[in-house]
Amino acid sequence: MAKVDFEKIPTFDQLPISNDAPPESNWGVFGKDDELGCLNFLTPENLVAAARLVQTGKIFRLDAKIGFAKPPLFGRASVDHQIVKLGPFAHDDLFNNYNTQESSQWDGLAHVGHFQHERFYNGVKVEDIKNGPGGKLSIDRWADKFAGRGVLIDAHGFRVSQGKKVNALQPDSYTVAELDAALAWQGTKLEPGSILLVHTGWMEEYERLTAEGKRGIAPFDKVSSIGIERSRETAAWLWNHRVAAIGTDCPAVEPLPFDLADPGALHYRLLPLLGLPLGELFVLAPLAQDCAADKRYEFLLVSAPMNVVGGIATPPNAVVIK
Ligand code: UVW
Repeated sequence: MAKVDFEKIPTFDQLPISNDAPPESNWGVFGKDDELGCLNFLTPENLVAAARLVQTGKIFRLDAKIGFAKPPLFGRASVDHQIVKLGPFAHDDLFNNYNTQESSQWDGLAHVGHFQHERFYNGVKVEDIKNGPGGKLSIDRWADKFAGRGVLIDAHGFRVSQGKKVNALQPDSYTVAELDAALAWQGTKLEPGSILLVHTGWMEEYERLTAEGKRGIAPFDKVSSIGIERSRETAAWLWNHRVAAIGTDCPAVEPLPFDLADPGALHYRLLPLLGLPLGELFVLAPLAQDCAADKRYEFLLVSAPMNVVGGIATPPNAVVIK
């Protein structure tokens, strides 16, 4: 792992740092063989400082239940959980058909590559992403990495406080100007090297849908959602704040639907070009409520990804400890 000197990291306008890297990419900033991307911003020093944020002993689980989405979004498979007998008074679990993205998830850096540059983060080729030893950008690279200072932006709470209506099931955008205004409203500073959580309000509205309503928005082309504005400004804001990962309670971080052929989509700007993990379908409302009550929007966040060689994505297994 590269030792990160925050003072020496280029700004977004200074990217790329080499002529053979695509525009607006950070390829090479953490070394030419780096596979961690922005998780490099999670330094041991920041983790020690984050541990000092633990003051009340409250724990918030950020994963929704496995199987909460009925059916899973984007046409993903439904998991089949069986309890199987190991002996007369002993049981095991058996999960069939499990897609690591059927519920809350981190998108790993092998999830989406750039269709125009035909490369994944840091120039990795599609043939180098494989299930087995040596497979690049595998989720197991994160196994002992994903812990640090978490910061919540309650974008939904901020909009509501301004007397504005939020329709989180529509393709509306939170701009970076709105995120900055929400930070100011909360009295929170987004320090370099933070895991950023943004509460959009999507999960609460999804949970209020009828079973028929949930079925109606599940197919790939029917998922509709508020999200963070897809723009160069968003990518620049995240990079210049040295955000290590971004987790949201909506299905794609960015608004949906989005055009897979649009190079401006955040999925392309953030996963292959910046190596920034995207967290989706997190449970953030109880945390937002607690942060509003004690006015502390910073905390220790620990996420233990699945330790799978060749893994593409993972349930976050994430807890916030305040
Ligand atoms: C989509 O945008 C399809 O979401 P995901 O990151 O879950 O693939």
